[in-house]
Amino acid sequence: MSNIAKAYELAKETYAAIGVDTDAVLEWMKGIKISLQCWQGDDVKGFLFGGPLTGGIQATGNYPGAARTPDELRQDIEKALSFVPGKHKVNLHAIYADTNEKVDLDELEPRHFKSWVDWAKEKGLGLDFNPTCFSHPMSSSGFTISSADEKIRGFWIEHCKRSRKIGEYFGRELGQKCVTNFWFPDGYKDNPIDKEAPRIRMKSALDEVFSEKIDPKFNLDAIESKVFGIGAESYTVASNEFSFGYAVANKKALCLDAGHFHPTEVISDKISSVLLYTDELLLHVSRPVRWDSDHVVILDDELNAIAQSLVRTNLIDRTHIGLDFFDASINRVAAWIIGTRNMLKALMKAKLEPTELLKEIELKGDYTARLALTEEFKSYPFGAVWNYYCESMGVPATESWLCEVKNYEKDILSKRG
Ligand code: RNT
Ligand code: ZN
Repeated sequence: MSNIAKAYELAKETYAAIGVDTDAVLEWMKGIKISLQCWQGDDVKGFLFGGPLTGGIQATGNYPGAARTPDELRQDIEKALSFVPGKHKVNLHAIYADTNEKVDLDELEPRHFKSWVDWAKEKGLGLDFNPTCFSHPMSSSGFTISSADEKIRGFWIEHCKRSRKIGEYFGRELGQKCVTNFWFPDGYKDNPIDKEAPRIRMKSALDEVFSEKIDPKFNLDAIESKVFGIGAESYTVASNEFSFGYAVANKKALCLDAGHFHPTEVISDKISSVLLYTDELLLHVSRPVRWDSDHVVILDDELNAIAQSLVRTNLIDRTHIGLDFFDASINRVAAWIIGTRNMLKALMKAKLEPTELLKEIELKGDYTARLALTEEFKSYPFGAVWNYYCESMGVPATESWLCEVKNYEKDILSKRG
């Protein structure tokens, strides 16, 4: 028996003593899907246009080895996924179309993503999608589908309509629902006079985007809210209230991005409220450091709290978990591995809790026991269960993956110009 298996057997007994069945937790973990953001691989550049990243988001750093082509990006994602236990999804943006044609965003069709679908089929992955409403000449005014200019608005409405068709194609081809997420950077740098008109325009533009019925088996639409962006500090059209309101009124999913709220405001506490009013929820799990900086997700208190909110009352069944970070200052493949493993670890930790027991204690009003037990459970042997899960799923249990990623950097990434 390996040391990892031995440690697991001991941990299993420890957890059994508090009524937690670790074997069942391992089975449950196998069903969890995390959506890996493709844009961590190339600092949100994409393959359609060579322009800078705009829309109030920024990738900082110039670590060598960013993917330059769809094949390189797929190779990097495969590498990352080989160190992540389970079967997952890949989240694409429209600018990641794989085509030799000169095609603009309002001309994109499912066929421009065929290579992604073929690859996903081969690897047993799901795909999610996003229209790219930034980094484009038509978004240079700071406004897209809420623009007062009819031509600009029309361009983005068309792009968004086409994006849903691409999502539907992904869902149909892969036999698992694609989540198509709509995020718009629209906003003003300085205090606007009329805060209402852009919101009225965005609302009716969205109505037009969603006018076509698409089978919910294949595509789920989500709207992402935001508090501010760089260069749009004073006003964001798709604020939390706008996006939540739109999602509730139109039976869409809301997307909560961990970096899109005020610095001490957390999404972990929003999940159970939002899901009272929407059927489904999308998360962009990210790590804001002082602002919406999109740092790599670490196993911190908020990540654990997000996982607990999802697991303790089973809201995970109606939640799609996507990652949204893009750090260009470290090895990008490692960034994916660190963030994705952490998301999975947090979910496993949450699932290793004797939740029913704690709920009973809470209902009895024994808050002393609630605090004492949750604190003691923090030092239960979670790591032994995680290591065993990795080993049984054929991926490295500990940091041994780092050495392989360093080799990949030496052999492949460092040779990219
Ligand atoms: C931006 C949003 C959005 C993007 C991606 C690239 O603040 O979080 O989700 O990060 O679409
Ligand atoms: Zn996001």
